[in-house]
Amino acid sequence: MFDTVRGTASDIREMKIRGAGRIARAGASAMGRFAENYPGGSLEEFRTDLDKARKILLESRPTAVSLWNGVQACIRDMKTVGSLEEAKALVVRNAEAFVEMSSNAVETIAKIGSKRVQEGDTILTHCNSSAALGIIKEAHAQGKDIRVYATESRPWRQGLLTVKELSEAGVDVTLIIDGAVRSVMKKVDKVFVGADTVTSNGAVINKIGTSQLALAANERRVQFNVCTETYKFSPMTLFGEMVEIEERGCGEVADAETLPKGVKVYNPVFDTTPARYIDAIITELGILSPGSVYDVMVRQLGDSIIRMGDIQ
Ligand code: RUB
Repeated sequence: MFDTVRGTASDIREMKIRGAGRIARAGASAMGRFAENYPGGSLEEFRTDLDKARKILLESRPTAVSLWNGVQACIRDMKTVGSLEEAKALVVRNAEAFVEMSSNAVETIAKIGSKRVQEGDTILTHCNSSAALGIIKEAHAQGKDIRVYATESRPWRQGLLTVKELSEAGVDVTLIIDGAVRSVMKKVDKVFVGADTVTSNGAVINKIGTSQLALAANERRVQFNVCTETYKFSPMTLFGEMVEIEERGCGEVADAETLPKGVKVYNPVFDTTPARYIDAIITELGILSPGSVYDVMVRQLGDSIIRMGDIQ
């Protein structure tokens, strides 16, 4: 019964599905499929099993709140249903609605954010963010003459995905190693990065190294833009929760057998960029300042925060 959900969770854990938006859509779709194929039984049993499916998915990766919001969106209004069939149909509908909303949001961000790109701009991006790349590709499609530097993003080297995607779209793109960021910044007009989670005080959690880009941009007065759907805003942070930064195995960084005896490896996957280094947060609702995240969070998510906690 839980095979598909476990399969999706393991693909997310092993980074076969990666990126905050994609893992959210994959999580929601897995919940939808679970409900659709649920074999039968009582409404109570379905609720219990759905909760188990939800937990399996949420355990896959801890940092991106998008996954949590995507999975939780699927169980919205579960209290209102009176039968198993109604409950299954509701979860399927919720999952489809989340996936559609999420894909539309990325497209809207591309349109809004592309207005921030000007003719002749040199852009720096980090890792592989659909939201950030959507903006760059849209600006290029509008005929703007732009150049992009893309960081390698060790240890997974998602930068290779970025340069492939951008070059296939016809964008002039140059791959750099992560250590070249500060040196390259003197040639850069704007930075566009994605987000895994945005906290209520406007800080952004994204791929490790993002905060280094922000510091280097700040030093040279280069505009630092974060491109993110608002379902990456973390309602938990309103209530004081800290964002857990995922740590992955040492094997991703170095082959343990080649290291001198006793050497340890520390491999945090994400880091936090404080609000003061961020010029704009480009969302499907428009361009926000980090200071306005709290208001948007309360206004847009306020009602669902209460319902999201309401699983049964
Ligand atoms: C990916 C990463 C991306 C964000 C945003 O990390 O940090 O910048 O997830 O991506 P990982 P998107 O490869 O470890 O998942 O804009 O596509 O949601």
